[in-house]
Amino acid sequence: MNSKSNSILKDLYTTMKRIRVFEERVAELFVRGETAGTMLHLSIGEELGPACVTKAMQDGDTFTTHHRGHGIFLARGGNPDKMMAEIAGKKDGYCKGKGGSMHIADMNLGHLGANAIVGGGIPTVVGAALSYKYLNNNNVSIAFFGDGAMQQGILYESMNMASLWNLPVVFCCINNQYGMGTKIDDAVGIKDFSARAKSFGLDTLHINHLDAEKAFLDVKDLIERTRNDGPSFIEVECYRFFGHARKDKSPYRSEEEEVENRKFDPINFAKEKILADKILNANDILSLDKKISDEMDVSMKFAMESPVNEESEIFTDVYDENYSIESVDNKIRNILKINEYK
Ligand SMILES: Cc1ncc(C[n+]2csc(CCOP(=O)(O)OP(=O)(O)O)c2C)c(N)n1
Ligand SMILES: [Mg+2]
Repeated sequence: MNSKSNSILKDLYTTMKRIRVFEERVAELFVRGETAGTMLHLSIGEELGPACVTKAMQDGDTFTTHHRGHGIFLARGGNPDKMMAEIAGKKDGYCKGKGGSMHIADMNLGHLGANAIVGGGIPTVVGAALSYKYLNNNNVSIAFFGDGAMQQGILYESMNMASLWNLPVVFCCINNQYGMGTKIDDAVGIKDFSARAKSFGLDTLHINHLDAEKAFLDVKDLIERTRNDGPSFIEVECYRFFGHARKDKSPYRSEEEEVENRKFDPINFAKEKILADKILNANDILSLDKKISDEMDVSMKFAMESPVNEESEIFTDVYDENYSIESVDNKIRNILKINEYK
């Protein structure tokens, strides 16, 4: 194994482990009553997709996420201090604590917004990709969503437009086998999601936990093709290790099922391979894990020490006072440097 390859797997492991530990800490905050709102969706067990896809992204690429999006943003460079503060509803959070877990956004990192409406973030990336086509800038825009959104009409409207205009869009479905308490077998007639995407002419890819490095390299190739050749679809096969949200104890599925499926842990698979290929030894992994754990402890402290908003600030930054359809229209014309839309 060459050193380039070594660093890919180590990077993927580090990213996945950071997501896992971040979410464990956030879960702790939830139990302590320190998170804002009553919902918290963890992506524990689903780390492979965010790690591979964000590692293949370039400057200027953008994305939207669904309601289970902490891991994606963290992997793309989100600051865990500001993310944790946001989830805790604090002033130092990404959206001054007013967005919370499900509405984090950061234009500087290309995060066009998390969206709690199933499928809601998908059309946004089609718009972003249309602008890239006009600007001819070689960027892509990526929508992350769950298997539940595969049953939403908006996905197919978006796939159709992306296909019609040959836009640089990646549709990334994180298939964790569940939509709230409903198992995919009880909600979906044809589970071959790639077949649906292919029917719109999209390039498709299916990845899973077995070989993280291969998954990344395949994703990278696909995203590079998308930049030039048009839209694509990725299905990330995984399992939602815990309930839909923190209060859900999954009474609708057996413990045996959970135990069996948690064996397909992408982090453990990557760790085993790192050890087997002697990329790192057990002690190296322990110190890497400790570093990550320390990093997230610092973020937790930051979030806890961050102040809450004053009562007088509650409604600031919530509405755009200057919003008008003309101002948006002018903004778009300016960005695209055009007078008339084609
Ligand atoms: C349009 C819409 N319908 C229903 C809901 C309620 N709801 C929230 S999450 C969810 C399940 C979504 O499942 P999936 O897309 O597979 O994402 P996962 O939770 O598994 O990550 C549902 C039905 C919603 N938020 N939006
Ligand atoms: Mg799901």
